[in-house]
Amino acid sequence: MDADVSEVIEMEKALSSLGVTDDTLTDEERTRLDEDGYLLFPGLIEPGWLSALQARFDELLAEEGALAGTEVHQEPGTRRLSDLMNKGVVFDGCYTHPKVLAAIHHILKAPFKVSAMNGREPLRDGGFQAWHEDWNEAFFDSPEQNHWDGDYRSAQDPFYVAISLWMLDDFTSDNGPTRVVPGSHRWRAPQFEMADRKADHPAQVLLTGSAGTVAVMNSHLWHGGTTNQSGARRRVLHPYYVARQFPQQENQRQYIRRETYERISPAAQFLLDVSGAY
Ligand SMILES: O=C(O)CCC(=O)C(=O)O
Repeated sequence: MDADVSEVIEMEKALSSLGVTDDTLTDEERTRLDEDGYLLFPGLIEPGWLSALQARFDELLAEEGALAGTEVHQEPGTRRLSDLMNKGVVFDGCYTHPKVLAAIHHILKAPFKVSAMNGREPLRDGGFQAWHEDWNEAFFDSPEQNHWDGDYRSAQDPFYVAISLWMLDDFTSDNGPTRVVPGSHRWRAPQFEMADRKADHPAQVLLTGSAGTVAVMNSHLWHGGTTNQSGARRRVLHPYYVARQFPQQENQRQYIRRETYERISPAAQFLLDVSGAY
């Protein structure tokens, strides 16, 4: 479905007002996104902000307890958080970061919006996920949350979903880093290609990096969490985006709080798809 012209113009205006320019990404960065389907930005989160994000993450886990993550999804063996755009000014700069937005726009090449902003922390011996993309199969608890049931993307279709992973702790080989298969965003989804989606893939790569690194990933890339064997903390934030014509993972219009709406810019309101909510 082609985006209508006014939406393309609104998107360009929002990106520009959030600081995205033609030079935000280098040619090499664009090539990596096209060929590998992901890209790492080491040190994108400066140390003071990183500490504030870590502190808020832990504060929310403590405050929300057993309810943490329930707005979107809970996952055994992990701690999850959801609705982070409404849970602290410290998160405002995550889903609106110009580097991330430029990379997401490069992947999707069409107007998009924030789908959700979740947090995830695999616990010792937990966190393992089968190979998946974030489109043809949903890891949701109920069919109602699986917006895309039966809507299978074919290899010729545009890309519809992209995500950023904000590493709040070092991602090491043994604390449950995300695994990916470079280039697999152009393949059919793993359930059509692999008999055992839990198995290793010969071309798999572990996304490791120091705390403060941000990865941007085409969400059609085959990926999944691995087991946290060491038990060292591995907190991540997932600002996650979807082409504008599709539903969000978390309906922002339903959840947006007045204080969030009034604090953020019109461009951020557009990104969340909540313009005019109050
Ligand atoms: O946090 C990660 O390592 C990836 C999580 C993921 O792919 C998911 O929850 O669908």
